[in-house]
Amino acid sequence: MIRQSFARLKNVTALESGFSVTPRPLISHSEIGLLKKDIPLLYSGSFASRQYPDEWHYRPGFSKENVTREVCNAWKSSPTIASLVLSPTIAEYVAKFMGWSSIRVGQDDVIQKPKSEVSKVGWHRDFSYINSNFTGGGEDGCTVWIGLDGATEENGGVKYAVGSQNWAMEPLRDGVDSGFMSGASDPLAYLRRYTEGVQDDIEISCPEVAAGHAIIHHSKVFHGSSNNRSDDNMREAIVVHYINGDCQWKESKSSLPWGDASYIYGRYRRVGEVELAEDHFPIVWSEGGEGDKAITPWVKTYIGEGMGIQEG
Ligand SMILES: O=C(O)CCC(=O)C(=O)O
Repeated sequence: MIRQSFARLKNVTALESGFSVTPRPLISHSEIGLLKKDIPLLYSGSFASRQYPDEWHYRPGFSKENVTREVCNAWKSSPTIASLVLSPTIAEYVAKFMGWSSIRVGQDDVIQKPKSEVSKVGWHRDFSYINSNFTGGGEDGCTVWIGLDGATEENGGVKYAVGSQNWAMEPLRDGVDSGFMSGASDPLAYLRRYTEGVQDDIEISCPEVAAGHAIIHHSKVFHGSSNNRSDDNMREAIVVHYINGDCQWKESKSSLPWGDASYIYGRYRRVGEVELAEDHFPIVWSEGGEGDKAITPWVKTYIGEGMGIQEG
């Protein structure tokens, strides 16, 4: 795998590969234990905050057992998961890496990947369903994929098309190219649509990640994951898609109430407004300088200090 010094680089945009594994854990073993205990409650529909998450793919006894499971914006439903996703400690670490003076949560995903022949996640760019909606620095987003188990090729760790954040954005079919659940991850033919006539080889890398560590990747890098072939674990991860605190909805040319915002994101846009609602996109850390966005006040009431190992 490509070696790059995480600390020396200022921003995920500067990474040649489009991703980097954090050199230190972001959360402790006891925090991992709390999160792992909470995930089955979440999937079973026991929502401690009494709020449904925004997406809920997998219900025990109802859904297929062998596909990858995903809940989105679980922070709304579980204060335990919120204490990771909205954590100011982790947000500060990421904001400083990105060079942002304030940072918002764009979306979370809670992932369970069972051992199975059909648990792969299709190649996709987070940009096509998240960051393409925003302007003001929001288009240059980053995703933080936090492993609750060690992740390897064998148990379906995330794999990347190295450098693909620099590939053309076309052909882009929004909502199809973000085919998270499509499982179409292995045919490189899918990726070749982007590299034809530009480069011959596509390098795929699956970085190993120890439990509690994270991968930070650029919103435009293609990624997906293979089947979990491991006998001994249900591979779990919590993913936080962060955006710059300053980002706004793109000005709209559309007369639709949700403007040009698409797919799931259209539901969060208020008619005629370009400001992002903090109810859905809370500001989780800010330098607090003049002109910087302030941290969303209810975050602390909801999660207290939050999880996360302090740097240093
Ligand atoms: O955990 C995985 O297998 C894939 C996660 C992912 O692609 C994402 O959250 O964008």
